[in-house]
Amino acid sequence: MLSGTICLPSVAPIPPPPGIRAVCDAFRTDGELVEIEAWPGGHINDSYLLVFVTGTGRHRYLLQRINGEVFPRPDQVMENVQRVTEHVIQRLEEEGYSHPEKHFLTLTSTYDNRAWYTDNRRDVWRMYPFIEGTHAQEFVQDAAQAETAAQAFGRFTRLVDGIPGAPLHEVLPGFHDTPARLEALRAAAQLDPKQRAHAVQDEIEFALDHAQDAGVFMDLLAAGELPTRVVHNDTKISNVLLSNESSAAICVVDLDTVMPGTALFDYGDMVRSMSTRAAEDECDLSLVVAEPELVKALEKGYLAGAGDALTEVERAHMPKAGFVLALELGARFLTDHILGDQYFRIHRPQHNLDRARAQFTLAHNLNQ
Ligand code: GN1
Ligand code: MG
Repeated sequence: MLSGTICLPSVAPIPPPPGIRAVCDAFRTDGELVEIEAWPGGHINDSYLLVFVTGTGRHRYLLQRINGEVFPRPDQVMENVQRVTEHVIQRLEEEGYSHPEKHFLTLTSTYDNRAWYTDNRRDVWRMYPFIEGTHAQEFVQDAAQAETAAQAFGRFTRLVDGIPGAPLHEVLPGFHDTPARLEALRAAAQLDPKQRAHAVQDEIEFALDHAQDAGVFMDLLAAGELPTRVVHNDTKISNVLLSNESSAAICVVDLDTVMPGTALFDYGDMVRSMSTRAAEDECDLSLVVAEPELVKALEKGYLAGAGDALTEVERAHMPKAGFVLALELGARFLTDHILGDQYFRIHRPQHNLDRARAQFTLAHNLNQ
């Protein structure tokens, strides 16, 4: 199989940009802004933790700038986010939650009553009150945590099932079109603008050798055998807020890629992210092992959370999903490495290559 390398050292996070105070001032918050801190995590958008002080205490918010290079229509991203957050909060209210905003994201509106703010550079910003008493993790600790996280994503599948109105915007068309992702890898390797392809031939071969298995979900969707539903599309462990007290999953976050798709994208991305205790960018590949106990916990949690929202065909294809999504993400990281790290933010040289190797190791493991 693939061999890893020694991790190269990381670089510091980017500090808040000048002008960020004006952005903060556009949103309807209470109190005086006393702290702005770059918030780590996420490979695409920029996030900042803000602290406001009032007579009653400190209030924290998360401010995020949507990456307009990755999301060509940030306004459509925000329309999706607004619809989904409002719908889920309403469903939670109907289910009897007295404080649904402690269990799901709510958007802070601007002073001109918009759900997002566009600055003079046409950058789109949004703000969420921070859900206190929670934290996120880069890798899963144990089966109980995998189960509760999967259950939270399953609950999300159920809560957005039947959301009224037109389909959500497809903000990134073909986002989980695995065969198209493999084609993009082939094209990148041919173009090879940074002369990096020759050093990663084994990795390229690994991905392309599995091309015939990669199209299963796209084929079933096209044939109408898998239902198209609202899916999260980025169900990694770091997108679940866990309770600081009990380690139970409280809330799923990062709704940028909420779009029409199949539940198997969500389940598969969960398996690729939570079937191992290794971090997504682990360099010691001997640690990147898919544990059957974690996979079992994910299946149990997802089925419990989604309830009867899933069809027989969806359930039947769950065992293959982790492999497909790990292969796909590995191909995306490797493509970006070959093209010169244009898409995923890196924190050290060869970071995307390290990430790709870890995903391919996991895909190999899951393809039993
Ligand atoms: C990106 O930005 P972030 O970390 O939420 C990516 C996902 C990947 C994930 C891997 C829009 O998500 O598809 O699975 O990295 N998001 C986009 O960590 O490409
Ligand atoms: Mg994301």
